[in-house]
Amino acid sequence: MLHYISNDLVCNDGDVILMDFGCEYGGYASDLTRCVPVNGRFTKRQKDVYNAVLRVKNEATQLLRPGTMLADYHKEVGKIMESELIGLGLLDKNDVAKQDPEKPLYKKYFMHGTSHFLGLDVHDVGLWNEMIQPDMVFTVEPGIYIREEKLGIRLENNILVTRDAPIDLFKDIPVEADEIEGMMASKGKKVVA
Ligand SMILES: [Mn+2]
Repeated sequence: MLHYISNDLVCNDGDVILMDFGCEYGGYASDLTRCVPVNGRFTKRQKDVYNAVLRVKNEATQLLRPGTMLADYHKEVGKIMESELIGLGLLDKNDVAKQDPEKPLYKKYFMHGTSHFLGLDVHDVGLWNEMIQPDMVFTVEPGIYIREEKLGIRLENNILVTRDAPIDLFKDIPVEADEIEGMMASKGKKVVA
């Protein structure tokens, strides 16, 4: 599910729950997504998909640099996602090589944008046809949604663009699969290494 409004289904053993939430502070919005396994442990397949999304998120974050056009950024992230989907066996390399560039095959599993502006509103206004500039804040939220496996993973952090490396405003919030499992094993208490 991209966004699930009714929130009335039972959480079953073996499911993964996707939570997309945030808070407002000083009039500014935030937007965070995490996925947790209902029974506390990801299956091998769930973890493989999770880690693929995490790699795309981390690589996409590094692409948010001043001077880049958002359209080019999204195209670049699409290529990273493409190779992860091939790695997961969801896309075939030869099919990708022959695909219509206007309708890339990865969109079957990743059908939304990677980033949006963030500010006074969660989906804030911004100029999509101008270059990325320092002090802009974006979400980075790739996802892989596999209908036939009843699995959807999205991970979302908020990123501040600077003249140098982008700053992950959520760098202290656990996101590694092992951290999530560790927190669930300790009944939600943050595990101090
Ligand atoms: Mn978002």
